[in-house]
Amino acid sequence: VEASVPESQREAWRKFSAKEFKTTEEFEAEVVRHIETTLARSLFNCDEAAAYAGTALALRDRLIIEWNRTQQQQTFADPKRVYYLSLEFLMGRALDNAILNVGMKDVAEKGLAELGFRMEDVISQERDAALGNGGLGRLAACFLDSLATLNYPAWGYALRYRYGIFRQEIVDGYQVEVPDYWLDFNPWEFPRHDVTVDIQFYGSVRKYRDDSGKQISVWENGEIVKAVAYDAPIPGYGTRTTNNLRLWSSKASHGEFDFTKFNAGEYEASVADQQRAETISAVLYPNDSLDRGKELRLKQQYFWCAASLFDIVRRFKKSKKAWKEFPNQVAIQLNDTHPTLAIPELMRILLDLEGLEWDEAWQITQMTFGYTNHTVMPEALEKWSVPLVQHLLPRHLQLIYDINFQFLQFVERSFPKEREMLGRVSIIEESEPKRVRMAYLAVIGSHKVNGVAELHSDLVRTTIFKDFVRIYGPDKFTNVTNGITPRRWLHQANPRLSALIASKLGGHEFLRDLNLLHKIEAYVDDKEFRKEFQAIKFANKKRLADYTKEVQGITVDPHSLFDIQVKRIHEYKRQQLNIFGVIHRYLELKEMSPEDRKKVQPRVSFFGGKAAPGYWMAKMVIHLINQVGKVVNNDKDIGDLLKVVFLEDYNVSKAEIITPASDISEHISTAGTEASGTSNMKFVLNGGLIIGTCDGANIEITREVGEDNIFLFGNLSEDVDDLRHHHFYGDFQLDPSLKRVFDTIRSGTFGDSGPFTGLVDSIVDHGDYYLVSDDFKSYIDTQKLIDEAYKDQDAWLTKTITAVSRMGFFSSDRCIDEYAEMIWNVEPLPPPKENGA
Ligand code: H53
Repeated sequence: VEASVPESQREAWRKFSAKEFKTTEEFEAEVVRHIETTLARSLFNCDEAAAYAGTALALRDRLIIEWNRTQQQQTFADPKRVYYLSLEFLMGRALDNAILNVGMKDVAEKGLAELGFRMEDVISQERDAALGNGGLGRLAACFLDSLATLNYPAWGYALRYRYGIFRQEIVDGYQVEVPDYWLDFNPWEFPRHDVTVDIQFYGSVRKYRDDSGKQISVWENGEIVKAVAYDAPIPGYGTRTTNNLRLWSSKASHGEFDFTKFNAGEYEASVADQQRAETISAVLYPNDSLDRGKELRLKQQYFWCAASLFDIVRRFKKSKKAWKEFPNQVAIQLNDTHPTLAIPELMRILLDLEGLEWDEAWQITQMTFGYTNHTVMPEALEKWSVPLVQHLLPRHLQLIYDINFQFLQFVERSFPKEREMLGRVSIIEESEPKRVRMAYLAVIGSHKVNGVAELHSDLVRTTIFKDFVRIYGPDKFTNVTNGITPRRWLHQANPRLSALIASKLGGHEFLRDLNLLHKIEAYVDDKEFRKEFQAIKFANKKRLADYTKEVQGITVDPHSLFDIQVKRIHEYKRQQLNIFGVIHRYLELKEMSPEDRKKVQPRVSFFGGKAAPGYWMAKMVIHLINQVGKVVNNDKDIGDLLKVVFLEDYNVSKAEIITPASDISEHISTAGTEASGTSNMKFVLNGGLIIGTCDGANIEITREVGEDNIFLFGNLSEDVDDLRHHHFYGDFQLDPSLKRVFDTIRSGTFGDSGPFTGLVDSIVDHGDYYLVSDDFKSYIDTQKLIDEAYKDQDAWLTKTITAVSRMGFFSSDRCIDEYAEMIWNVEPLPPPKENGA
């Protein structure tokens, strides 16, 4: 490895090399220096925003020192690295996380106080980095935290969207989308104007034979767009390892604008080119678990895959190792099918640019990639139209056909008597137009395929990839149950609970080894412990109540049972089941005598989540929730017995306030539809119980915490097909209580019922695909059980403490170790030393 400074000058270099702050004084000095010099402000005009900026810049300096050391260390050791390709990283805020991970909480809190600021206020100045939609993007963010914490040499690769997920406003009870321009001030990224890659689109393929008679393909005459790297440091918790998240931004290839055009008087055209190029990384597509097939999205995918692979290959080539070593140096994980084009792209590099033969190139490719599937729902599985791929990426389409040809030959040889299988497993769907099945390409081009919870991985093996299990054998398909980082989702979101646990376990080691939590089960009968645990839950509820008052203008009583469902709005997640249940509860309350009402357990139903802008049904669910809230919250008969709150603009930083405040959270997807879910884990870890279906990770949560500590209801996954069939071909009987709910909606109790027609009809007239009616009775019966159980506060507390103590399995550290061992075959690299040696 070449270093650029000659040996004789390195002494001077080392002497002046940046030092990290350690004491409160040093920290304050850095903050003030940045405020005065970097920001050109003074103590006479320093508001909270400036205090945030100064603090962030001080922390950033600290992170970048460790980032440099980590990268240097990795360059010298040249270990096998993991590359996590994800179109989404839902990072949330960075400052709080950075302070905690480098262990500077006390220093920063005290330092800021001495400078006249409250840490909480400073932290809340930061905008979320919201480069993701929901579960898939947040999982990627948790994985980065775990990779760094466990000292794995790992990089994340994504796009630097100028606009993250839209901000949600509620106007007249309807969702309105507002663009999220988050880059005004982003101290966490480092532009690398020297790290660029030229990316080609369109054009044509020329084939010829070289002197030896070998066929050569050249992709030429395309349009070139430049990818520019932006790096964000990812600090591990309690380690000096600081990994890298590299985000690509698109730029016109000829700099600011095209001077030839400019000089020819075509000023506008020259700027238009520039804008067209920049459009590629302009905006995150706001769909979660829904494939929309837009050309620009395919452009994004290729742009990002091609830039990332070029970068990875460039790094590999520095080590001068033989190509066959590539899979021993590089593991690439495909987060869903979004990065599947990386497979034909690596083939193109190996065949067309490096001159390898097909078999060797293919073996390297398969050994390098792993593919994580996150859904079995047909509407979410990506399929790109063949003419579109042909137009945009002509060489890649050829390669996809070649891969398919080889694969189908292999299948034909293995199953000579099952010719009908060929059509089923072909990468190309024979539709009009033909389409590329990206999930099949991902399976064929990877050495391992995993689902994200046990039930989900079973469904992957027995439904969508059934044929592939026969073709490749069962070992290619595996499970890695999702997890969450306890640093953000316990220590950061719920510092008091983290402190209580630490006080019993003799320190915060459990944040690095979450299985240690089991030791707090010994305190389940400890009076003092119980009292503090309960006080913490109440304080967290109070905090959410205050927030609700301040932001939504709704008063709620923190002594009520807090029932929370926050996640993307989707029919399969069944927020409609929840709100219909709320209406049912309201009707029951209205019928009761004042005497009976006194016995009722007061409840607040919180909802939150974004609907994809084009998803009408989801938007009407939001509208119904708001309309019901308007009526119920203002009904004098009801008072505090029932409140309905829609929390606007749910995002990561809001989740940090909401999650610790639940008594019950709802994870009520139709069985077999939610691959895993991850907020279910966060809620239980924070001392809330779950009402849920036997779906996704709920099943494993039940296995861990015990059946007594969770409220399960509803039909099972294995019965779903029969029920759906029966809806269409048998006689569909609407649940009578649900019918009453629908009658109430239709009568105009919640305002004009017109907007809700589609919602009601989807159940009554269109087959109730998500089995809302089938599960309704079991849902409301279970809610009754919850009301009863909650009245016995002592027993409830025992359940919650027990559940928390049994959540160790769901740390994302456990996931990452499983990926590392089963899929990536990578080892941790000891973190760099303080002096960088
Ligand atoms: O991925 C989460 C799962 C969750 C699943 C979600 C997901 C997306 O957010 C987007 C697309 C997709 O195919 C799946 O719905 O169940 O917990 C992380 O695995």
